Amino acid sequence: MTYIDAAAMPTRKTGVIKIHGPEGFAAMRKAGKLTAEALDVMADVVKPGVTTAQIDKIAFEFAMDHKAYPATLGYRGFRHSVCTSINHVVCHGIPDSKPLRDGDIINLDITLIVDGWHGDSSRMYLVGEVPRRAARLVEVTYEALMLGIAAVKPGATTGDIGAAIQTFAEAERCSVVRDFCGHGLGQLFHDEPNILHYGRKGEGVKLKAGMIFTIEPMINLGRPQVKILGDGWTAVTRDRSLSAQFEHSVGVTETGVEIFTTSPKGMHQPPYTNAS
Ligand code: EYF
Ligand code: CO
Ligand code: CO
Repeated sequence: MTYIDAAAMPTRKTGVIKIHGPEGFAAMRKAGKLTAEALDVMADVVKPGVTTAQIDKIAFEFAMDHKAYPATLGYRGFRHSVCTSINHVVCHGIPDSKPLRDGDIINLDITLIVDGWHGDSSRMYLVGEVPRRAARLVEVTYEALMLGIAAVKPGATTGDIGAAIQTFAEAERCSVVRDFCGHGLGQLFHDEPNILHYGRKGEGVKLKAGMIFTIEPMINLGRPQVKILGDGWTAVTRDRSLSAQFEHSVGVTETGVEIFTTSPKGMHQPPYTNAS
């Protein structure tokens, strides 16, 4: 896809939740795999001294080398190929020239458009040796995402996903950010349904085979409240507590769920040891 094709893609939500067929699922498999590969590459890049601007450049070049386009680049004025959210930054961190420091935790969130379809995924990375409480938050957040995904099947509801995430995170003495949610995706970056990461079982939208959406919980060590910095993008915890996030793009199947953004190298959560 060229820049011009990407710019011509539909950008408006339609008000209905799309039910995708086998072609859509095949296209999402391809987009999701490439996005996961981009995140795999980042495991070797993230280290003390590297700047998030360098990470952004590598993400852009990866997309270009694979005939993909980074969906965030130019999206609603965002000018980068990856969101880089460090420590108390909850999401939408902007790449800049500041080097990563030993002990940081960082979320890299990449969405690649492949043949017009969006693969959206994010993972946490540990920079050098991180404090035990930070590593624990990252583990809790990964587990919360996977419990949310495990709740996905036809007949379940979006509230079942949120309840699974919230129940676990709060039992671990963490909090769930309310201000951002997962979203439908496919040929659009953001579509219906919204996927809240908190809620009650049985509430919300009933899931049907063919629905495609992200689950992307943001979990804080402290309180759930966030604020947006003066740049208009960066969301941070109000109490400056650490925040973590993982994201997968998933589809509802006849029997359960398919994850499109699984790491081909098994690099699901840190520490990332490249098995291949
Ligand atoms: C205050 C944007 C950010 N929106 C969503 C635009 O789905 C995403 N990640 O999984 C996602 C990523 C980005 C994004 C990057 C930029 N935006 C719009 C409005 C407010 C805002 O942050
Ligand atoms: Co994302
Ligand atoms: Co997303």
